[in-house]
Amino acid sequence: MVTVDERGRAIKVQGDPSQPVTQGFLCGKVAKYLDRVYSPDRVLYPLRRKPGAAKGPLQRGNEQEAFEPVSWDEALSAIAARLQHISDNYGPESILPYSYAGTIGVLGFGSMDRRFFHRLGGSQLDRTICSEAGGVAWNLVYGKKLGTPAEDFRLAKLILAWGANIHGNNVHLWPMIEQARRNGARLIVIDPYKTRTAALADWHIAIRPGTDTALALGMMHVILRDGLEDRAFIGERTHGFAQLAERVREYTPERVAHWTGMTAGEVEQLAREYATTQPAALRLNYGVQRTEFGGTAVRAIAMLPALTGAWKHRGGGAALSTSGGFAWNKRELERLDLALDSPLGRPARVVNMSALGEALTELGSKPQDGPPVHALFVYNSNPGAVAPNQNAVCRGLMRPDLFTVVHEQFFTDTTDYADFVLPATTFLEHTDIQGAYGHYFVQLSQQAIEPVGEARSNVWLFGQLAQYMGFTEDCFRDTEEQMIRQALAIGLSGYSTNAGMEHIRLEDLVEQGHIPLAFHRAPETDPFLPYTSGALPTPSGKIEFSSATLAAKGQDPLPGFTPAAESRWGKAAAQFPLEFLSRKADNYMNSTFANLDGHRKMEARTSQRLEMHPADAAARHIADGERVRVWNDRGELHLTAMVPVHTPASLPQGVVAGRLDWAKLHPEGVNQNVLTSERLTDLGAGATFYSVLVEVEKA
Ligand SMILES: Nc1nc2c(c(=O)[nH]1)N[C@H]1C(S)=C(S)[C@@H](COP(=O)(O)OP(=O)(O)OC[C@H]3O[C@@H](n4cnc5c(=O)[nH]c(N)nc54)[C@H](O)[C@@H]3O)O[C@H]1N2
Ligand SMILES: Nc1nc2c(c(=O)[nH]1)N[C@H]1C(S)=C(S)[C@@H](COP(=O)(O)OP(=O)(O)OC[C@H]3O[C@@H](n4cnc5c(=O)[nH]c(N)nc54)[C@H](O)[C@@H]3O)O[C@H]1N2
Ligand SMILES: [Mo]
Repeated sequence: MVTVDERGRAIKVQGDPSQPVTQGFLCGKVAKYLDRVYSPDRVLYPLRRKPGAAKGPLQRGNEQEAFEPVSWDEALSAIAARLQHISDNYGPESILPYSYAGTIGVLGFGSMDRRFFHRLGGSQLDRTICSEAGGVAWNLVYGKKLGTPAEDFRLAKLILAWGANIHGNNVHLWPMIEQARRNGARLIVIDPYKTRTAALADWHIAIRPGTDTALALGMMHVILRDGLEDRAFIGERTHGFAQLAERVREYTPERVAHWTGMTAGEVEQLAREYATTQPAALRLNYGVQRTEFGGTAVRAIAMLPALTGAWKHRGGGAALSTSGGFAWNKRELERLDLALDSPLGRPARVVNMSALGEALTELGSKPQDGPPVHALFVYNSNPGAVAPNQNAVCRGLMRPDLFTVVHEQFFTDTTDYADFVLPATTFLEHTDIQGAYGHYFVQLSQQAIEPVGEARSNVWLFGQLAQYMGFTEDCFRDTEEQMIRQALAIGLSGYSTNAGMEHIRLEDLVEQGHIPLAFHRAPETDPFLPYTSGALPTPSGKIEFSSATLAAKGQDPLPGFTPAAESRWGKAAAQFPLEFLSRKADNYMNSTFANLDGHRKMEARTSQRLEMHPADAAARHIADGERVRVWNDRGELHLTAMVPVHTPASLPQGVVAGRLDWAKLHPEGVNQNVLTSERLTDLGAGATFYSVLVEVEKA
């Protein structure tokens, strides 16, 4: 909720107390959102790179050295002309959109932009940087991303946070956990790093990175050995149990202890506690799947509640994401069919966003690749800071023949490489409709203030650019309201025709702000228990322990543990022996907020630090507070060592950790993504931010 004064200026942002999950409170970083909206550093007008101004990192506040203001009309005409020229000369696939989660509004995330690039024939972007490995893995087991409702976590007796920094990244779940604990629940956290969540847990298991599959299979070993599984649930709801039972025989607690760094006794205890406490709620977030074999890890962990029947109990089960509950009408929003009218006459090639460096520096060198990338159109994302293998990304962005447009709210690590910077609205300045990946409410976010400066929304930008390109289809003239109606597939009766949304009308959303999905309308009398009834959208119609889909691709149909190439067991460990966790910051949102002084103050203790285990520091004669050089064969940066002196280590031995920041705010103009790699995950071809080897020395 936004309060606006009589001059039209927003003066307060608050949570909506009637929203059952967020309950009226905001996280620390969003509570200060107006600092962002009215920051003097906002991009206010369209800008063009001055003739002769070199691309590359600019000091904050010195943007006028490189850019000159232009009108929207000049900017759009010039961009349209250049895209047309590139399309005519190299083929439209040489134009690459790059976007992710700047806004996750349904329209802002993917609607008019998709229509535009489909009609243009631009390459399609595979949006894998965040959750694809885990999403593919979850769907192999369950067919659809659903999970325990957030509100029901308060009924759990055991909460297992697995690769999930709830207090840091998902703070709206925390009150439910506190309530559960007041009623006697235990919280167990499985995370190599002692997060805020881990520090507050009853038991923190500091597992070695990338070894979760071994632990999950070891737990299954104990559960089946001791007869703690739910035979009725398994018989009725699952597929492939016999094969799984055979597989887990080899995962003895002793073998699992060897990989994970736990003791065999701890593996036994965890398994027994998990299987004998009901309701048991597993909060699996996306941490685990940012490792090389993270897809398999998510698959294995996701099977646990099916083995114990935890899904049957309200307050039990598991939650990775709830996004599968929202059946948006994407066909209408994205209009892939427009690709048939593009110069290609077919859907364009797909380029993986998690290998942007490679896409900009190598794609096009092999005949089967298609053309090299000649134009990059960035919106909703800051790849200069968040994409892996930053040196490769920046080499690509520096290519003199690459035409780059960036639609942004701020002068980021990416705008430094732009030919055109276009001002983008914040969520206060445009209207959108929201789904969620943590709860089951459809929400409307209505424009609260006029755009700051000449900022324009993603929908407006791509609708306009379509006009300048001469695209005549009506869909490019749709307004935000029309598109919200399309997203909801509003029928003649005025109600949505999307599955699970048939009770939703736009008028009611305007009035109420949020409306639960159909299956979550009466949680007290008719609680939602995912996957406990009906056929599932998997090949067998059941929860799959064994996957025919994987077998058909020649892959192992069952989960099995493989150590990552970049782990202590990999070949490169001889040279780079430390496992590096390139983590997010608790007070930023990926790279968002990291440029604001108030947020930087909140993050001051850990910003630009390298957290080390005392033994790893001692072996390198490094003391707390000393400057260190961190490097591998992709890059290097200097950070300040943070070594716990009197308190226990926050990491297992052999693991170091950093936090995401803006590159240009570091004296060397880089951030921790100079160290991360473009190697992709086993499932979903996602990024492997948590499978990285480095070495560290005193600077
Ligand atoms: N404050 C804050 N909140 C955020 C974000 C932010 O940047 N800041 N980002 C948002 C986004 S985009 C997302 S996707 C979500 C993500 O939310 P989470 O999935 O919670 O994301 P991460 O912090 O990437 O990873 C969670 C934890 O996994 C741990 N981890 C790393 N490797 C392993 C491993 O091999 N095994 C296990 N068990 N754990 C491992 C990390 O130490 C980390 O604490 O958070 C969202 N919320
Ligand atoms: N080392 C390391 N790297 C990571 C991660 C990690 O844990 N460690 N996490 C990864 C994960 S989970 C994710 S999701 C990605 C996220 O990567 P991104 O999606 O790039 O996320 P942000 O860093 O938040 O950058 C989003 C940008 O979009 C802009 N923006 C916001 N709203 C709008 C809008 O409406 N329109 C336009 N045009 N722009 C807008 C913001 O100003 C911001 O600069 O980062 C990944 N990178
Ligand atoms: Mo993410």
